[in-house]
Amino acid sequence: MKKQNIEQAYRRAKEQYAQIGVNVDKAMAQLAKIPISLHCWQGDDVGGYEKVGAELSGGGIQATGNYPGKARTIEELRADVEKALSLIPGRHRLNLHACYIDNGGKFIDRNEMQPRHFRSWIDWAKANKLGMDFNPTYFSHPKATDGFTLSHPDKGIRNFWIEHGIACRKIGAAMGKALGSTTVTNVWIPDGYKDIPVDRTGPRERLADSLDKIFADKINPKYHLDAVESKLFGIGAESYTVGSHEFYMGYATSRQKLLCLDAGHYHPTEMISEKISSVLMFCPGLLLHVSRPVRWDSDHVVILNDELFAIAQELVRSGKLDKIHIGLDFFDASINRIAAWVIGTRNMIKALLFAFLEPTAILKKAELKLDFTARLALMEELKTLPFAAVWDYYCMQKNVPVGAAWFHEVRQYEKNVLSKR
Ligand code: RNT
Ligand code: ZN
Repeated sequence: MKKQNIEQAYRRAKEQYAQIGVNVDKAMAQLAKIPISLHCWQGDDVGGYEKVGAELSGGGIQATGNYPGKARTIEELRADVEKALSLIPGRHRLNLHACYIDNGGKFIDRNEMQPRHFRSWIDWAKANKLGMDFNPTYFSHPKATDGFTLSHPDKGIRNFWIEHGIACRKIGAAMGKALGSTTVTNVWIPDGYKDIPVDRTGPRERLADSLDKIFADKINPKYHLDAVESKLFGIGAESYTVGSHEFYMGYATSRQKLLCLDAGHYHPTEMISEKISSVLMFCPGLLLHVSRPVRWDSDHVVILNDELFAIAQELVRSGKLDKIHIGLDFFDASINRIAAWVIGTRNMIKALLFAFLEPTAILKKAELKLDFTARLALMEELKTLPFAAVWDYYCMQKNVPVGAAWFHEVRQYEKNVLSKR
């Protein structure tokens, strides 16, 4: 697209939005302040680089597909993330899992991981002006094969995983401190039963106790924040999940931790957009794993659908963006993995832009006056305002490809780099 045409369309859009009381430039400035945390695990199908034990996947999460070109090493993964970031407008973050450790070829077990094993990631993030987020890895490990980790009936296994949690908080804090940007470390565990349990309370008591031990040490919230992520079920854990929504909502509220809402972790008609406002009332912060479930927690690439618009609207309308951390969580191995990152992240940003281009105050006023006719009329009109023209202009301003031009670059990269792997 020609620069001139992009600018012309943008000017017309600006005028149209101004007529309904929306300042387009202000919306773009607000948008530029919101980082999205790109999940490293889209690049290699949640494999990681520990080598020993890496072949053990599990925990009810599964990437499907075998598209060629996945990142086989840390260097390849970094190159792929850099490529993706070059096609996404704005400044963002990298969300790393502990199993992406840079152990220099020597196996380091989960409970022995230290900040120094993540030094090269931190240096790389600094060089690329990225913040970082972190996750202990409670799956793909011989001590997770029973399907239980922090709630395991065996004290020895529980302790091993508690040590991993403690180690990961130290690593997260080191990242936050070194990068001068708060790191959120998110705990998700796969624990659950395939079949109907007798005791639903015991595992939850053990989980709460393990988490309390992990979180015992205070860490400066300037550097580091803790989050906990719930789930409904997993493959092999269909009947009971220890860390359910109710469990973690209660835990996060009583311990004042961030709650992580993953879009794929609820019943098929249950939407996280509906939960955001409640979580923000009672938890000190919110972490999102924006994903797209298809019939189950399938982790499809995020598309610009109704729920994504609704999530973005809730975030923006909440007025609490300073307490919100947006991360992505999908892994599709059946398509080009870099395209997956770019599509999902650009969509998240697009949805946020759409939300910023809303005359929220006017809508709220109509609602408070119980004028639901005006509310519906305006909400529907907003859908066909030229938001795409603002998006194109935003991409141009941020020096990334406008429209589908990014795809050409991914194809080139596929030809020159990925196909040679
Ligand atoms: C699993 C959770 C979890 C993982 C990542 C890899 O169902 O969503 O967040 O996807 O930790
Ligand atoms: Zn998740």
